[in-house]
Amino acid sequence: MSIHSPLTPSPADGFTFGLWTVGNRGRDPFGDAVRGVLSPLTVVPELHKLGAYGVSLHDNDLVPMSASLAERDRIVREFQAVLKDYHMHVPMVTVNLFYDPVFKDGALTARASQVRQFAVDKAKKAIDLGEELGAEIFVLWGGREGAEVDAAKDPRDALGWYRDGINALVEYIVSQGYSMCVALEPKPNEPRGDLYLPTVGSMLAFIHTLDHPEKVGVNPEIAHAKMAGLNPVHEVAQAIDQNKLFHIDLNDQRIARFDQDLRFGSDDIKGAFYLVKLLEDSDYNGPRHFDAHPYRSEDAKGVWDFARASMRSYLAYREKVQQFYQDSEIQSALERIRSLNQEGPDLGNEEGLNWWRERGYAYEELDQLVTELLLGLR
Ligand code: GLT
Ligand code: MN
Ligand code: MN
Repeated sequence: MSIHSPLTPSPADGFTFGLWTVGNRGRDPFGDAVRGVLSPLTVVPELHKLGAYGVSLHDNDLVPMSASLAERDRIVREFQAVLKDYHMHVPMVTVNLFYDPVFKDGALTARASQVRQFAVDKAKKAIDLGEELGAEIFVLWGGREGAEVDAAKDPRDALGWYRDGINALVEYIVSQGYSMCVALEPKPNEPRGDLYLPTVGSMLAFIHTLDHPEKVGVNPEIAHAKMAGLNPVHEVAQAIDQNKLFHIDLNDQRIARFDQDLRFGSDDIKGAFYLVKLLEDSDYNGPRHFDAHPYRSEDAKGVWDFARASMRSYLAYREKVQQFYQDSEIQSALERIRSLNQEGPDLGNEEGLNWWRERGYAYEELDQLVTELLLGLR
């Protein structure tokens, strides 16, 4: 891989990784950690070396929940120094409202108002941290905002509490004079049996019921859409259509499986191609953010193979998008499809109806051309 290769990432490509992604220790419900703790102070230089633009983080990926104020300030100062040394950015910060047992019945939707208040206060501190690090986006993933026993919590109450919590956070952002926006990340299930607001569509509808809808958008994740059996490209397109694509989590997932967080573009090659095409064709200019995990089979070296490959894959798909536009056969197939859709009689009488009933659209040909492009046959 030469430095001039179009597959070599550079900060201008805007690639970011959650500290929790390369830092994932391979723990799963059936097995313990297989890798050691990776300090944020190591992650920043390593990702810089590979060509990333920056990192994102949960409050507790950087500052342990138990840290004193003085410890917190020291940790943040050290982190800021390393970011500066390596010209790395933190465009997005989020809050961990799912790991601590206190959130076992939800955070913003906990039945206990004391827990809800604690969650709001914790999120406000994470917002302050984001502001200190220059983040423009604050992501909220409601990992524990859900239920197994609907008899115990009326979902209408839960949605109301969810709304109150987000309103309080946006109000805080505005009152502090921060320019940060909030991006809500939907997921259908895991770790709860059912999560509230499971899809981009449900998030979008919910956003319009908030006090400051203009400050809130979505952070779709490919894997989460697939877990819901949906087409992630269509989910992201809907967010773009509503000017609500504030951030994105790139990864991969096989449908009908547990939450896999696979490396971007490693499983569904066609899906990844159409997603990159959508992003590159749109005016989304936010981070290309990876939210995936190295396989549990990997050691410390495998973690960086994972990071390198995530960015290289995105660039490879981007190359394919360019080839798609430069390929004369593909372009004439598209031209043919355009004219097959334009020329023809109107449908006001039986003759016109029959004409259109018999019309073929030649999508088979185009689809095979795209398949062969992706297989490297063109
Ligand atoms: C967690 C989850 C992700 C979210 C992160 C942000 S944390 O790993 O699986 O989808 O984006 O809270
Ligand atoms: Mn995610
Ligand atoms: Mn996920």
